[in-house]
Amino acid sequence: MGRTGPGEAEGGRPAGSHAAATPAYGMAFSLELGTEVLRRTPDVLHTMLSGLSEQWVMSNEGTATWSPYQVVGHLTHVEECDWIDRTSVILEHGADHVFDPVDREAGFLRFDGWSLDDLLDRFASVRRSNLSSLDALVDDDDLGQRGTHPDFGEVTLGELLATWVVHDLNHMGQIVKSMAKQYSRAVGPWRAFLPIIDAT
Ligand code: NI
Repeated sequence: MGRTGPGEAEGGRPAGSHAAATPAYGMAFSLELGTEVLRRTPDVLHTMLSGLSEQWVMSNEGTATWSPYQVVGHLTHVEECDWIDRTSVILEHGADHVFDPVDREAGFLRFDGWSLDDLLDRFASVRRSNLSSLDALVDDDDLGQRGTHPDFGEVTLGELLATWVVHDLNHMGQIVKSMAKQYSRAVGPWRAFLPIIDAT
């Protein structure tokens, strides 16, 4: 805080004349840069959540939203059944074989009763094993290979793997957002400068 001026949201786009400048983002997927993020997600989650009180870990953002604990359950379930499974389908069958659909909430049942630390450990160990499978199965030359998604139709392996990375980032953002919202009222008038609190 501190340098935020009128018309600017902290962490948001400045409202001044530079807002329309050419965006300095957007890159093609590569195994090297993508796996940099995939490798560290388990440690980030562990540092962010392990040992926190239940008020942080088990609270959600309101009706039909997930707590950080539920997000970790979802990430772990998807880690077990999605990314490497679909990678193998693309490499073995190409676009002829439609991916199995993924049940986004199946992790809640699968991990019912698990402690958060057990979930974090399980996520870390499946991620490690998936990254060694990825290393063994895929080269950058394979990224253009095609598969068939049940809803989107034809997709590339590169798109699937980029989605794996952004799925991590998306759910880490969701965890941060649900934690921030626990202090929606506690921050008082500063809420106006904290767009995460009112983000959907
Ligand atoms: Ni997800």
